[in-house]
This record gives sequence, C-alpha cells and structure tokens, in this order.
Amino acid sequence: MVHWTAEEKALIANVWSKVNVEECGAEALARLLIVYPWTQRFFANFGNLSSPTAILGNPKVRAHGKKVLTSFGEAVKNLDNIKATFSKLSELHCEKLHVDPENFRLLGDILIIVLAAHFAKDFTPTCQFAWQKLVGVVAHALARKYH
Ligand code: HEG
Repeated sequence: MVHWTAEEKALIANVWSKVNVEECGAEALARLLIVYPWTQRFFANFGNLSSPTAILGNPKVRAHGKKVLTSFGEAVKNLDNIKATFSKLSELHCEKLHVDPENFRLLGDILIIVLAAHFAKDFTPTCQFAWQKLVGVVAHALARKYH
C-alpha cells in the first residue's frame, strides 16, 4: 500500500482546498481533448469538439470535467483507501467504457499542469512530487480491473 507522509498529506490538502472543481475540472478535460485528440473518441456524444475553441466552450465537456474532478476529490479525501474508493469506477471505465488506462495517466499529467498554472506559488517541487504520486495512484486504481 502507498504510504503518505504528513507533509505530503498537508501539501495535497492545501492545494485541494483552493481548487474550484468546476473551473479546473473543465480546463483539465478540455486540455486532454485538445492536447491528445484521440481521447475525443470516448466522447462522441458530446457534440462539437472540432476545434480548441469548440472544446473549451462545450457545456458537456465542462459538466463532465466537473464530474471527473469532483470524483477525483474522493481520492483526496480517502488517501489511504484509494483502491477501494475507485473500485466501482474502475469496473465502469474498464469493462463498460473500455478506456485505455494510458489515458488515466495522461489526464493526471494534465491535471498537474492545470494545478501548477493556477497555484504556482503553492506548487513547489515537493508539492508536485506529492501530487504526481497521487495522480499515479488514482490512475493505477482506475486501471485495476484490467489487471
Ligand atoms: Mg471517466 C464517466 C471519473 C478519467 C472517460 N468518469 C465518469 C464518471 C466519473 C468519472 C465519476 C461518471 C460515472 C457514472 O456515470 O456513474 N474519469 C473519472 C476519474 C478519472 C476519469 C476520477 C480520472 C482521474 N474518464 C477518464 C478518462 C477518460 C474517461 C481519462 C477518457 C479519456 N468517463 C469517461 C467516459 C465516461 C466517464 C467516456 C462516460 C461519460 C458519459 O457518457 O456520460
């Protein structure tokens, strides 16, 4: 099981307390779809994704980004129990949605970039280390049903 130091927990909690899940979630999902366009195939029913402007202004992307980051918040609240927390979601993404687990890693890295941009002063290298660890654990937990 992953071990979290008190410092890592504090660094994660500090940044998370400042996160607006609607704004950051929308931005993270939009960036994923723009930077890695093949991820658009999972969202064929989201309407117009034909350009960065369309993606950034797409209300379904916004709403889903908020949903995803809100769900990510469950990991933040359950750092010592992330696998169990995402067990059902892993089943959904693996068995129903067939999302390639590589995409969880990509979204994690995108989230890091969004957080670094929004919270530059707080996002020290040590803080980034804690967050990289977190997005890695989340990606692993979501991919679990593939193993
Ligand atoms: Mg996923 C649905 C969370 C990454 C594609 N995702 C969902 C839902 C949640 C969620 C909470 C709604 C589940 C439900 O309706 O019961 N997703 C979630 C997290 C992460 C993630 C926490 C990573 C941190 N998802 C992810 C990635 C992709 C993806 C990387 C694809 C590139 N998710 C996806 C799709 C749906 C969900 C296609 C269904 C969307 C819909 O049609 O409503």
